[in-house]
Amino acid sequence: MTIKSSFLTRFAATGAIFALLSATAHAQTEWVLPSAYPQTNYHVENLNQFAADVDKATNGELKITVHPNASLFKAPDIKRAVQTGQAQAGEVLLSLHENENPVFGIDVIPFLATSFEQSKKLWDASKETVAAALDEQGVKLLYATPWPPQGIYAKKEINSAADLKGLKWRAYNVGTSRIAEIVGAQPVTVQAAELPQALATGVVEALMTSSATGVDSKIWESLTHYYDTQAWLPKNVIFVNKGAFEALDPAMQKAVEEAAAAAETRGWALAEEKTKGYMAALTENGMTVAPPSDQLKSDMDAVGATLTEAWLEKAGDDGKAIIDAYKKM
Ligand code: PCA
Repeated sequence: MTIKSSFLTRFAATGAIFALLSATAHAQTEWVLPSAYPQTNYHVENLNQFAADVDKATNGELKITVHPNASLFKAPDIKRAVQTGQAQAGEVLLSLHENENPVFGIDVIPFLATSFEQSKKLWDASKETVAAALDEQGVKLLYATPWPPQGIYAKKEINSAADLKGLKWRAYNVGTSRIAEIVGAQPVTVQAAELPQALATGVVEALMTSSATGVDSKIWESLTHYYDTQAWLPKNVIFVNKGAFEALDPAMQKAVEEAAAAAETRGWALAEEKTKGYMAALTENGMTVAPPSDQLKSDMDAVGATLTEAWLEKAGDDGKAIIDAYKKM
């Protein structure tokens, strides 16, 4: 009798522990979120805040771990990793995937949207189409935030497109590669995480990117001039594998969506506010920062016109409809 009851007690206790363990395992969901940009960059700062907001709103039931600086996946591989569920969520530069769908390149059409305000309008006009295109690929859009306006860096004075001829030109997407071809520079694709090394070893002599990436990569250690052409504001999009999102209970889904909406608002404000400091840092570190000369401006306008025409041809009526809607805003 004694033996039997002690056996039963132990049996019940073990069952209780198992139940408890599986309840805990069930209650906490863990997502990894790879990003290709450095820890100190405001995109990552914003991602960390997003993860903290989700943690709080779900009482720690959904833990998102941000892996910055391409430490988990290289920039061009993040989207596929999320599509295939190797990562539950991720952040990518949308235009890296322009080859999959022209709408992913709408924010890198030169001189279409050149300020934060215009860029936000273009996002409002294109968001639904971008979200639908991502949805078809098995990922759910959470939010998008911009990079500062794109200018030209070099290690000599650049007064016209002809001055870019022959330079080793760093590209980060299809559009920046095309620009190199048009101006007769030598394109080499390098993602942001490898940019400091490419600059230090002389693999890169000129490029177009933002003041933010200039500061992130201490660009003044290799290059001397920055021309503030304000050509376009590319965006990062943050998304989640659809299956991973659908596996959350409705309250958690709502928490993620609300934190994402807050991150989008915060990210746009953060980008604009930080840009002033980034521009100042370039000057403070000894770079010559200037607006483009009239010749460089008109040369870049011509490059922009070529790229715009090519994009419209690829994107067809859907693309034109977005641009028409944007222009009316
Ligand atoms: N920085 C990123 C993308 C655009 C930008 O401003 C980069 O240079 O890779």
